[in-house]
Amino acid sequence: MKVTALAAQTPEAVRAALAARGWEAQPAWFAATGIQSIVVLIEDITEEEREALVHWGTKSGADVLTGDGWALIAGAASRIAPLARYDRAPAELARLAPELGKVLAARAEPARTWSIRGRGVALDKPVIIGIINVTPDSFSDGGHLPSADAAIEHGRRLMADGCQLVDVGGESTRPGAAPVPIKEEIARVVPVIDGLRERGIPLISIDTRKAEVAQAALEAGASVVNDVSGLRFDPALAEVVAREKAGLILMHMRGTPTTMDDLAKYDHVAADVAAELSELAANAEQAGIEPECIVVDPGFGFAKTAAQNLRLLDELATIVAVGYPVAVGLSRKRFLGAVTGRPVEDRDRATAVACALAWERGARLFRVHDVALTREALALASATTNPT
Ligand code: PMM
Repeated sequence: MKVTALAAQTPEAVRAALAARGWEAQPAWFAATGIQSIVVLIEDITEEEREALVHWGTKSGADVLTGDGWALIAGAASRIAPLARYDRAPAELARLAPELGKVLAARAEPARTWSIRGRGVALDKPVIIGIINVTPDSFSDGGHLPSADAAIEHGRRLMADGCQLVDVGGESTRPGAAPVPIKEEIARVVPVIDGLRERGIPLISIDTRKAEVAQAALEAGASVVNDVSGLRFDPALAEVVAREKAGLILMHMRGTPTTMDDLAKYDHVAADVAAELSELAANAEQAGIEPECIVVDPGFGFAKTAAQNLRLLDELATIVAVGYPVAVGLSRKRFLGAVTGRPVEDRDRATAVACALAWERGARLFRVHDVALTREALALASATTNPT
């Protein structure tokens, strides 16, 4: 007799074991994904629903832990999936089907492309977003690009290093940073976007919270809006994004850069951020933005302590289950310094490792300062999870 523990974090191990024993490709893949384990926390349930879940758990062989108003269910995807079907789930649990269905669908069929002005950006490989901060005072690189020409040249280098998108920002979001008047922000970013377009850089994102700045940037040739306020700062921004069919990066934060540090209080950071992002995305869709245009970002460093950022990175799959492609902005953030002891100008190795971990947990877009180093880390990470 021979006993081998197969790697459980990927269906690939089971698929390969079955295929090697003569199974056809498709049934092998279905069986492998079907026995993958799922854990879902269900909150705000009635006593009747709780009892029905316990009963269902006993019958179906799934694990169910419950308390007052909540249940945690765990088991193979194939055991849990029937609960998301009206015709298979107990009548008392009908309310659960649509929400659970969404979570299971996001897991089984993640978005393969991100739609930007009618073009699709493929998400089967890591998408690197290079940072161009034309601000005197950003987190980590403020003031290093003193002129539009220097910023444009920097963008050209980032593209040569292998990013697909450059993100141009004219207002620092550092804790306590002074707000920048709209005119000043436009004057900082538009000449840079013009220059990047002239040099043939195809995809440009504008990092702004303001509708007027976004409009000017989109007119100059940007095609993505990256809003660290998640469309909460300027109510007119959603309309601009919807009208222009621009790509949207919807980032999570609480309060504003001035107030956010006092708002880093969560019951369970990944679950709370997922719920808040889900609400932001629903608002965006309600404002007419196509779901295919939306990417969500948990906002590392924004209204989160170092410990919370680390938890969030570990539990990133909860953010992925919200159902939109996930972007992460880990680059040179303070919590990486807290772990490595490195100052801000020496955190690119830690950034590259953190991006590889984020890829493995389901992130697909990576906003970084050092594109070359991150690209190498992500090439390795994606080669192990994307066997071709
Ligand atoms: N972080 C910063 C600025 N913009 N945008 C997104 N989507 N995600 C982020 O994490 C993010 C961002 C602050 O970092 P920087 O000042 O080093 O650019």
